[in-house]
Amino acid sequence: MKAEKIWMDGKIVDWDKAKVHVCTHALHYGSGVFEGIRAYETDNGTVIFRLKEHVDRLFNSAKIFKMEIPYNKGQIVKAIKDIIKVNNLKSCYIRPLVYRGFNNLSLNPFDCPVNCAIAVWEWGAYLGEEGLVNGIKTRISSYARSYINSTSQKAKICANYVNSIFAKMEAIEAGVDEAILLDADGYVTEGSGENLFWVRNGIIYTTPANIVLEGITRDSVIKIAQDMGYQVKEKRAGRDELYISDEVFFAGTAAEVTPIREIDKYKIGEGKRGPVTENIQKVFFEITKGKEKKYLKWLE
Ligand code: PPE
Repeated sequence: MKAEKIWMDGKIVDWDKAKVHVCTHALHYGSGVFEGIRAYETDNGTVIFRLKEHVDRLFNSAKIFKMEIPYNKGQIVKAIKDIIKVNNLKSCYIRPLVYRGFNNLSLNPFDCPVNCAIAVWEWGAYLGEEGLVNGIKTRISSYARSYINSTSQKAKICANYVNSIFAKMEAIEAGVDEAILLDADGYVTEGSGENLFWVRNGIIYTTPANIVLEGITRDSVIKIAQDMGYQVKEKRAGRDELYISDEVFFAGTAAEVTPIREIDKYKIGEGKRGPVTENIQKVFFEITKGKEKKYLKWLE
């Protein structure tokens, strides 16, 4: 992963020169917020998927974490578009980061400046091309997802991802692709970086948005599914419900729509991508190609 240039505090700098001091507050304490956005290549040029919603969430994350972004939303939108153009990328992943820089180190962040960077790079299928088609293997993590009152679920805070990294490392070392985390009460929440959906008897279920990151892909999948005539319900469920579901899949910006074929060595459904997942995936990818008129409003 590498591109040529990075947007950093209002300037466009070389990838290799986009550096911070080792006493940067965020490096010590994870005091930053970020976004993950995708741009896709279409017949009408490059489009950014649900840019407004992502930028809104970035500002909401910053608000929750009491960081004042020294730019307005319009400036961030422009910076994102500029840095894609400068790097000449037709499709890419976009990573805006707002972080506490250096002034002094202590848990009190208020005297540290709020810095801003936007990196873009080419990023193919997050869990592998093969995973998109045949489904991936997962396991229930032994790490509980951060309790609702330990941090903020709504804010995409850098430090929150320590929880995800523990779960991911455990999954990789166990020989599977991804983890599914339960909450402190044992209910299913989400993956290390994806929201979770499951299908039983034709009904699509997902975790209630208040105990997971309120995913923009999650919202898109719900709308796509409802428009296709599926019933979608939010539900708190135990891990056993996933084991006996007909289909389970992940949704996220990086992961897009990824089928899950195995959880804890239980075969899910037929042990391959199921028909509901495939239908939703198909529409999702058509949308990102700009081929679904109804959803052109999601593309910028
Ligand atoms: N839950 C978590 C914990 C999460 O990190 C993401 C995005 C989602 C759900 C899905 O949200 P959305 O992208 O709005 O649909 N994870 C980002 C970071 C992944 C990474 O490895 O870094 C992403 O997909 O961009």
